[in-house]
Amino acid sequence: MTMREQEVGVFDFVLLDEITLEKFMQNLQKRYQAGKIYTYIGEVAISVNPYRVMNIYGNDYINKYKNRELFENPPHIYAIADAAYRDLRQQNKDTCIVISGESGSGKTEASKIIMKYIAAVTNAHSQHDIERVKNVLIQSNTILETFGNAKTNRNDNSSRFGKYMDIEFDFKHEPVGGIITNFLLEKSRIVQQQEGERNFHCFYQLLRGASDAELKQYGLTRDPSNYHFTNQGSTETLSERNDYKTTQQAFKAFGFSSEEINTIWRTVAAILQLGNIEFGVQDDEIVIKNQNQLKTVSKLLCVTEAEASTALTQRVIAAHGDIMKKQHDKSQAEFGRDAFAKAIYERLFTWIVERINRAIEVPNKKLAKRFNRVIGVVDIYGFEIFEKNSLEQFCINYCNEKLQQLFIELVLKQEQEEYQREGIAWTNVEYFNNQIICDLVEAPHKGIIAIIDEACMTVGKINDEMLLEAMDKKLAHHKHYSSRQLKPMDKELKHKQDFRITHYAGDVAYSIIGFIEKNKDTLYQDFKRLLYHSNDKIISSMWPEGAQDITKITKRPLTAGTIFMKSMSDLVQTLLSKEPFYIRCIKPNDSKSSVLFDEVRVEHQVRYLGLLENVRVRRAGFVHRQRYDKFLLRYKMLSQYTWPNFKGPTDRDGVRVLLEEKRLLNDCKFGHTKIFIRSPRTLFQLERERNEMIPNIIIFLQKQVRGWI
Ligand code: AD9
Ligand code: MG
Repeated sequence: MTMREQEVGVFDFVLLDEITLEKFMQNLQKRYQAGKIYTYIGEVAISVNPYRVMNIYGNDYINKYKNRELFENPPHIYAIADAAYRDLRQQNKDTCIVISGESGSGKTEASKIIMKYIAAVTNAHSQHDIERVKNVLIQSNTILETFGNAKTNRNDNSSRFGKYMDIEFDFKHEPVGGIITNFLLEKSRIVQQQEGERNFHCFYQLLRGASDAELKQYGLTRDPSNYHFTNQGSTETLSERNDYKTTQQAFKAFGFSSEEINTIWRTVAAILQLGNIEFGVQDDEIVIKNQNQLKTVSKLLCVTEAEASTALTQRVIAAHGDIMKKQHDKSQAEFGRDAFAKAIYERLFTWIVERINRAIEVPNKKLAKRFNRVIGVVDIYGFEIFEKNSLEQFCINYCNEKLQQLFIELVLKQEQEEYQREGIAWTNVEYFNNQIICDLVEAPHKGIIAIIDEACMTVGKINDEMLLEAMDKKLAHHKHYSSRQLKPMDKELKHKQDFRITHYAGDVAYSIIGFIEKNKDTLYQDFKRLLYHSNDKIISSMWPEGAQDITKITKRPLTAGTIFMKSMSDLVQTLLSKEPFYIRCIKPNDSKSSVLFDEVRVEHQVRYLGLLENVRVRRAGFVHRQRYDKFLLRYKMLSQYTWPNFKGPTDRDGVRVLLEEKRLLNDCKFGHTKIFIRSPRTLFQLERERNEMIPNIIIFLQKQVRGWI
């Protein structure tokens, strides 16, 4: 049986007899129901989240895909990982694998599968160093997920940060190191969680997984409902007990010292304890109501109680060289406490990422640079819509727009360039270009981020409603923007503070409330000084600017929106410099079911991901193309003129002779370096005949080995 006969439906959407949404959906559904979760569009892999453990990632599969061309085996994420690694080796190119799809569609799992594959196929000689690098690359996921993932209403293990990882290879193409770049952690989750959602996993791991003695040391009790930061949404148990152990093992695998591990968990405990600090007012003075709580927090952060108390209740202001103290009112104190908790966590997370990077960096950077190549893997937070969407969702969804834009640009550009390069005529395919939505967000002066920044820079009181008015004024005519003010009858905009962006993946109503503050991301200097003076050296090292003289701080920090926009632009530049491979993930249903194929939900994703357009572009003439040498190698047994070796001048001539003999010339076009095949039937015929020939070839080879011929 040939590979394709074992397949259900078509393994590549370009082989559909008709490119319609209906046919596309039928094929996707049929394959999903038969457990075939991967299907290609050319070199792009479409993956449908199976929501169950699949027996398709073991060593048998790794061996099957190792060093094979895409079409030689059924579609698999391993084939894409192998293609990226092969390009790196054979063409000496940096490559990257971009994984996209909405929240819960399987991106993070896909990124782990890719890393597992790369770790498995590299290093035949099991050198100690390389083995170490591979282990830590994989273990890094455990730590990052503990601190960067959380249960949301869309995904129990949702990434709340964006991740780009370079896996670095030496001149022998063995992995020698890596570097992780993280993007905007959703730190607002520290102080507030929506109904049904949880804080980052680490809090529950500590509470439910640590020993009694450890908890006692941190002054904690087991129950998350005792802590303000873990009792607002869901207190559901996932698999914390085991996960805590796994996280500890991962720390050890990385060589984190016991001092470092202790600081990490102590800081996590401090944040939980900080969340329970309450303020009151006594004789017009702000006071901390629960002094015991303050004592615990101070102890955990290794600062004095007096200093902590001052930082939480007042701030020092420098004006014209003078230094003044100003008492907080209650809401300022609460705001300060929450900002402090968020900042501690954000710094801890960044510190952990840096610490991981230190463990996986190439030992001798200078030397390695001369030869090294990288495979970049992008795993970001997926497009998401919640009951209430704020600046965090705005950034996450914008990030998804950027990756979609990259996909559009590159997939079309690549195809176009390939046809041009090979001297083949090209027909344009219509598609929706989301550049207009990217512009809406990022354009200088008139984009949403610029308008928010302007409001944040304005001296005097500008509130969120005034910001919305400014946006309405500037964006009233934008096709992808509207607001309650502009469309009073719009039922989806429930509140007068809502505005809507028509994203490539759907409409999202954002509430403007909190945008200014989140964008400013104010943290009183007092907290920075407090922790810089912590007796815990690691904590102190996370707050270097606490050393600054207060009268000399003049620079306004960049806003959260601008920092994010810049990091997105850097990411896009990085990806543009590499040969891209794509995995596009689809979520089959919203109930995490392993059997339900929700047609409406899937169709929506197929549409917005532009998958049909992708097929059309890919098909705009030719379903298959291959370099002449490779083509000949695969099919030369089909013609007496090319078997066992073609004696003519070029591989191109060999391919011509072969196709002529098979009467397939009419269906093919000859590019400069590649043969282009128009219809799937031609490819099938070649494959079928090849399969029929294989037994004869084996006999031929056996005879040859025995010297009979
Ligand atoms: V988010 O944007 O970070 O919220 P992801 O990353 O796209 O999202 P994730 O990879 O976390 O989704 O997948 C969600 C869940 O689907 C996982 O926790 C698994 O339970 C399940 N999943 C996803 N892919 C696979 C797979 N290949 N095999 C088995 C899978 N289960
Ligand atoms: Mg994820």
